[in-house]
This record gives sequence, structure tokens and C-alpha cells, in this order.
Amino acid sequence: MQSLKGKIVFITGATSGIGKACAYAFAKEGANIIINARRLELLNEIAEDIRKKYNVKVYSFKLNVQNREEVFNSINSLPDEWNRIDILINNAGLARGLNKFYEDNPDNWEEMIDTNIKGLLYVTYAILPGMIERKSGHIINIGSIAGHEAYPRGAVYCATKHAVDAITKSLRMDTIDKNILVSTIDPGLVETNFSRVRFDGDEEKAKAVYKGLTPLTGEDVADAVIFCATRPPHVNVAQITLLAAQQASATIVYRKE
Ligand code: NDP
Ligand code: 8X3
Repeated sequence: MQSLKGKIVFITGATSGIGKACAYAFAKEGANIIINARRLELLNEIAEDIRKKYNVKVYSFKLNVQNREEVFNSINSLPDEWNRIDILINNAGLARGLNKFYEDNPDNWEEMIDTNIKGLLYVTYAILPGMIERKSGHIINIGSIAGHEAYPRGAVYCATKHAVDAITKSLRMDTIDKNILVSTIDPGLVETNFSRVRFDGDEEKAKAVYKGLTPLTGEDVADAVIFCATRPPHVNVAQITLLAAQQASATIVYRKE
């Protein structure tokens, strides 16, 4: 197992759910973390709590991954002590709506494509040159079971996660001679803020997604990310599909009464 002590880990979407759990998990292992998201106040509270709990360095800044210039400017102007990023966790993402394609609002498509695909591309494009120069780095994308299987009413969200899968695979090929690892962790149902965002704050609809089952938690996913990041140098965990025990596929879930 490789130590994460003193490594610099860049995590997008760290104010909630999987990204937040990853921030705590890497800090617990002694990594110094760069965390970002759009809700700065919340982000700074998390940063302060992590510093107190784990005595590691935390650099937090506001970032909307949809904004190409903001991504490039903020990453290119990282302070010297923070710009040698060892591990990138591309986590920021969302689903908007669960509608039949022909009844959906194209604004939802823009938001999902701009965040889940273009945001991931911008962040990766900004961070990868440093990894290539140092011939060292690990990119871990948070994909989804929706990147392997399409489901009804999920055309565009599933398409974005299929894109993450394709980008992961191509990037692994493009960086094979650079000593850079590219991995994807692809969870099924994880109870985070995800469904609240998908259903625009409708608490009842969000709760119903997990009714009668024990879903994954952000911490379960963070465990898999840490596993992936701590293998010996000759090992690349290319892909992990992580499902709740009561989930068999994107659409088949066993719910107890
Ligand atoms: P949450 O809604 O709990 O967290 C999403 C995080 O992404 C938040 O920190 C949010 O922060 C951030 N984010 C969203 N949009 C942007 C943006 N434009 N720029 C920067 N940050 C952004 O959901 P999850 O933790 O569940 O989701 C994390 C990832 O996991 C996503 O990529 C999702 O697709 C994936 N996933 C989730 C599953 C689930 O069932 N929950 C299953 C499989 C994959 P802020 O609002 O402050 O910007
Ligand atoms: C999130 C899980 O099944 O809602 O990617 O698409 S699912």
C-alpha cells in the first residue's frame, strides 16, 4: 500500500456527498488537499473542520467547473506550494430532472453536459500538463453505473456518464507512456444531495429513491477512491463498479416493505 502522507490531492465538488467524504478520507490519510465547489462559505467551513481534525494543509477556493476561464485561471494561479498536484478527483457533477426525453427541458441538458463532461475536461486539461512534466500523477473520475447502462428518463445524464467512461479510457491510452494512472469509480445509488438536486429540492421524491433499501454513502465511495489511490506503483485500478447490496443493475433494485 502506498502512503498518501504529504501528497497533494485536488477534489472538485467537495461541499457535499462523495466529494466531501473524499476530502475527509484523504485528509485522514495525511494528504494535503485542495478543495473547491461553488458554495464558498460551506467549503470554508469544511476546510476549517478538516484542518482541526487531521492537522493537514487545506487550500479551498470557489470554483464553478462549467466556467472554462475560471477553471484555467484558478488552477494556473495556484500558490507554488500547491501546484504540484499528485491526485485529481473529478467528482463535481449532477443530474437535473428524471423526465422522458421529449418532455424534458433542454436547460437541464446544458447544465449536466457543461458540468459532468465539459467541467471534467477543463479541470483535467488544466492539471494534466504538470503531471506530464513530472511524469507522475493519478486522475480518478467519479463516473456512475449510468455510464455503463442507460435507463428510462435518464438520456442525457446517462450520456454524460457514458462520456466520462469514454474519456477515462482514451485518457488512459493517451498518457500510458507518462507514468500517469487514470481510473474511474462508478457507483450505483448513493444517498447524498444528488436526488435533492435532481428533483429540484423535492424532499419526498428524493427520499423515495432510497426507500426500502440501504444505499451507499459518500464514505463508501471514498473508501473505494482511497483503495484506488493507494495501490503499489505497478498497479492501476482501472475501474470499480460499486453497488448497494440491494442493487443489481441501474434499474433492478430490491426494496423491502
Ligand atoms: P451532491 O449533490 O451531494 O454533491 C455534488 C457536488 O458537486 C457538490 O459539492 C456541488 O457543490 C458540486 N458541484 C455541482 N455542480 C458544480 C459546478 N458547476 N462546479 C463545481 N462544483 C459543482 O452529489 P454526489 O456527491 O452524489 O455527486 C458527486 C458525483 O458523484 C457526481 O459526479 C455524480 O454524478 C456522481 N454519482 C452520484 C451518485 C449518487 O447516487 N449520488 C451515483 C453515481 C455517481 P456546489 O453546489 O457547492 O458547487
Ligand atoms: C447516479 C446513480 O442510478 O441515479 O449516477 O444514475 S443513478
